[in-house]
Amino acid sequence: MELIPIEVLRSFELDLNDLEQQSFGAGLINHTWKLSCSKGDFILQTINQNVFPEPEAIASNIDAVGEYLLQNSPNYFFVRPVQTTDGKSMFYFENKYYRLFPFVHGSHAKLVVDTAAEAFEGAKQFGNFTKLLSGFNTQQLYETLPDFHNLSLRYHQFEASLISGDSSRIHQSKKEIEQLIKHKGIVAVYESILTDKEFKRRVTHHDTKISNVLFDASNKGICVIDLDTLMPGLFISDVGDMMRTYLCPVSEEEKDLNKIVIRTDIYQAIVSGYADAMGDELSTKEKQYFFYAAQFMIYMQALRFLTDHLNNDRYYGAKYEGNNFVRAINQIQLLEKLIEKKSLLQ
Ligand code: GN1
Ligand code: MG
Repeated sequence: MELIPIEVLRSFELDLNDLEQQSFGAGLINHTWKLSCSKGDFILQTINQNVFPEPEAIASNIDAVGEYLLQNSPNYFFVRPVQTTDGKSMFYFENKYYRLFPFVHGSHAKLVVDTAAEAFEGAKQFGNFTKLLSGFNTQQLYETLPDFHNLSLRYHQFEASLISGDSSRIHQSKKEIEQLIKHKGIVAVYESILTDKEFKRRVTHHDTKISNVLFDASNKGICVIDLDTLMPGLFISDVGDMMRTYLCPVSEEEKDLNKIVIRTDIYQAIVSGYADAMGDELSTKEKQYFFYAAQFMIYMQALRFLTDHLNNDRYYGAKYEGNNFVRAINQIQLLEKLIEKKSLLQ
């Protein structure tokens, strides 16, 4: 386990002698610990600067949104970072940024969606968050990851990896490469959305997996967490990533393709939870793009995993040889299964 430098603990007025620490969470990007001490429980995180070159931008976004919610929706439960002894939202030490959040007592997170009720609650939380921020000026937000969900760019990066990637991996991925090229039409629809005035740019979370929702003891949603990718964006990003990660009972790591199925009741729960919370915020046209949202995000993730595999895992890393290939095959299967159910779901 990675050790927390004493300087970091001191900056948050924590004492090593009065502390239990454990690695926490399952994210691929940042490192997270849960800390317990006499002051209470906390979540400490380092920000991966290979991915997020400007951690200050993330902190500024969180502060701005937190301030807006405090003024306009004081009853919304918003997890604010603990300030350092210098009154900052992050501590910089030996080339790393650290931030600390209070652990929300009585809350729990889920790693997988088991029931339609959970999917509904999750979707409601993300919809509610965007809705509460509909009056917030999105120009105040930094783009913490420019072009994060730019599908055209992800497709170009995939094409580039077919030229400059690992030649033996390219050779072994022939079938999957062809499958992804076959679905290129999903990119064209995205490009038509970009110029369509019916699609609004709103405050978008961009990482709506279920573990980013905190639930209370009666399994009602409390709030959303992990605001690293909070940026102006399209609703298809948030709805799509819920579809991608909630519809199937197994995760993107699953190797057994027979376990990849689409749960219709969960699909409906996402649509109704999100639409309920957003209310008249969504345009008539946007409401017709829930199914597309799922295609959009699953396809993008399949492209990203295969691209990373061809580029020797330089972005996501790999827990074992071929990990990103497995993830890509999994997402391609999920996309195919989704499309099979298109007429039923739409
Ligand atoms: C990354 O670290 P985590 O799991 O929250 C990635 C997402 C992917 C996800 C796939 C900044 O998120 O876009 O959907 O992995 N985040 C970034 O597991 O690239
Ligand atoms: Mg995340």
